[in-house]
Amino acid sequence: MAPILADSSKSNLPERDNYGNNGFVHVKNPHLDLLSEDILYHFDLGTRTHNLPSMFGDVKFVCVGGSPNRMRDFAIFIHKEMGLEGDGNDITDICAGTDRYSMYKSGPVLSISHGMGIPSISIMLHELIKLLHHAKCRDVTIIRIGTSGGIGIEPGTVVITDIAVDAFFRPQFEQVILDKVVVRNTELHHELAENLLHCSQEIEDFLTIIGHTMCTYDFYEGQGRLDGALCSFSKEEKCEYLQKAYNAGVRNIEMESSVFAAMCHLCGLKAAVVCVTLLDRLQGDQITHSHSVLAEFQKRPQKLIAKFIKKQLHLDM
Ligand code: R2B
Ligand code: URA
Repeated sequence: MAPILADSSKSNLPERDNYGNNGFVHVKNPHLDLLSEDILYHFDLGTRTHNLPSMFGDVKFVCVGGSPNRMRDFAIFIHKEMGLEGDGNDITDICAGTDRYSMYKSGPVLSISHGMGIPSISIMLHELIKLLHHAKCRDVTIIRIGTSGGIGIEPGTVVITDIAVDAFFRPQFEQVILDKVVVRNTELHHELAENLLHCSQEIEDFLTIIGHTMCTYDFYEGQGRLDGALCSFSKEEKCEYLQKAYNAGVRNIEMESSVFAAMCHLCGLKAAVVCVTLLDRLQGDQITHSHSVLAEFQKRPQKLIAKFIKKQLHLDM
């Protein structure tokens, strides 16, 4: 088996300093300095072709989510919520030159899609973090808004992640690098999570809680579902596993939080994960709510984040 290493890029500086560095986003790659041009291929952006500081230098909040349409909706919603000029409907995709990811900018808020799963969000984050670095952005907060399966909680509940755990309920993300397994910390920013919970208390329409989020490599077998094309376990084994997850503090399951937490932590980005639950996995596997109910559920993390951003910008009267 390949050796398991603690991440050597984890700094010895006190925790705070990972978020310090004058608020700049750090890239931890000495090879980048040797590049005469950095092409952010999956965004169709680059340091020679685009003036990244002028396009993105004022970004303070980055919101990421799986679906391009949802992230466009969020960009329009936050545009209106911040009271920016116009209705926001004419917003254009900054990454229109590629169909890999979509990106929208509403004032200081960048809204980007990341697709489904760890590999997809990881590629996006490498390029996003370099973009924020090249653009000389400071004091950036990044939030993943998404959907998830709940465990033992009412569908529609919003879960703010305190720590992302793997399928063994370990607070870590394993990245295979060359022929080694590097283990990275998946803690999220504690104060930011508390701040978001505090904001949620002003929203009466739905419940928001803090809990562990389990991040898996798959939606079906990887999340203990009995309804995939393949399944090699019994209903009893599934229930026992999900109950064990609940007892370990897991309140929801999704597919990106661990690598998101690990990369943001290493690069000094204040990060949070806020996902609505679409079903209670202790009750079943299929997502049976109507389209309109699910659409309303998916709006919930957006409402919470809009409230938070407005408070941060002193726009919430
Ligand atoms: C939540 O929902 C998606 C799967 O349906 C996945 O991207 C996730 O994390
Ligand atoms: N997304 C997931 O990853 N799992 C669910 O059960 C629902 C949404």
